[in-house]
Amino acid sequence: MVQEAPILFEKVDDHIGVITLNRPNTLNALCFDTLHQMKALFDQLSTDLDTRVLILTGAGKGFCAGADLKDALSDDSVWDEKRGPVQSDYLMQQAYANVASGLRKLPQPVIAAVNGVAAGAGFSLTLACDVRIAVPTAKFNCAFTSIGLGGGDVSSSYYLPKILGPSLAAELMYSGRFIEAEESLHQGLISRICEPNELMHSAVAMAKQFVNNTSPFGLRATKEVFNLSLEGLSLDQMLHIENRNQVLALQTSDFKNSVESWLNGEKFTYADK
Ligand code: T3D
Repeated sequence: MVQEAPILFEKVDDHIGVITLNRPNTLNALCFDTLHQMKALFDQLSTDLDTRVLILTGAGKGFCAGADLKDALSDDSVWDEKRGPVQSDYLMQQAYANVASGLRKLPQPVIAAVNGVAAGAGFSLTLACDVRIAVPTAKFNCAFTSIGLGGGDVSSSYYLPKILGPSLAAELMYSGRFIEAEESLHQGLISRICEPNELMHSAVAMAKQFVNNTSPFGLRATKEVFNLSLEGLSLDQMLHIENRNQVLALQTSDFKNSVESWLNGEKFTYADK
């Protein structure tokens, strides 16, 4: 039987790429092979200047149910008698961590188009994206808590207090309870709710807005300051980075041409750059 690829990548136009988690029978649960393929794709995308915005979504009815629990205790690619449990589990944790940091460090803004449940590491993946939009039935939880692990995993303890504030983040991490789409919208976890047949259309429309309205350099520079701000740099440090980026942007033809267009009352788009 031909095995389907666990992740798919396609360009929807010259500048927008869609990554699809593709193990729908398990609600796109993550196994070692998926993690490796994701990391390899992120490495490739990190130097792909043509792809300016990415969308991350899931095939079928779920976004991602976190670690593949059916594989977790039997994945031969990780477990090795000689390595022993500590090193084998460390290898697995490192694979999750590499995906979490690889996703965040992508130079492209990433929109999570959350088409269903995002549990455990699946929730973490959405948190590492820049923007989250979701269907009305989407729900998110720290499923690690419910299966005897710590409530922070795959970078969730880094993002949740920053995105939701410490009180709600703590509640979700200690309880493992689901936060549903309506509450997620109210709490700022997601930017909008879209009907299932509108989800990808909305994600692509948002991605096109980024591509059309921001110069290629400006978009990457913005992602850079956004990431550094999440890391909690000081005001002075942020001002230095902003200044550096703007001095570089001021030298680009995109800056000169768009100001000229504005002065002439013309609409300028960066889509054909
Ligand atoms: O290993 C390490 O290094 C640790 C890393 C940990 C990171 C983590 O992510 S830990 C958290 C792991 N995930 C979970 O605990 C979630 C487990 N799944 C669920 O609680 C539920 O499935 C959901 C709430 C996500 C969805 O419920 P529902 O009712 O919509 O769907 P379902 O019927 O439970 O699942 C549909 C199918 O997907 C089903 O398969 P079947 O019976 O149709 O063949 C189910 O077994 C499968 N599935 C769901 N989650 C997983 C899974 N298969 C493997 N792994 C899963 N995590």
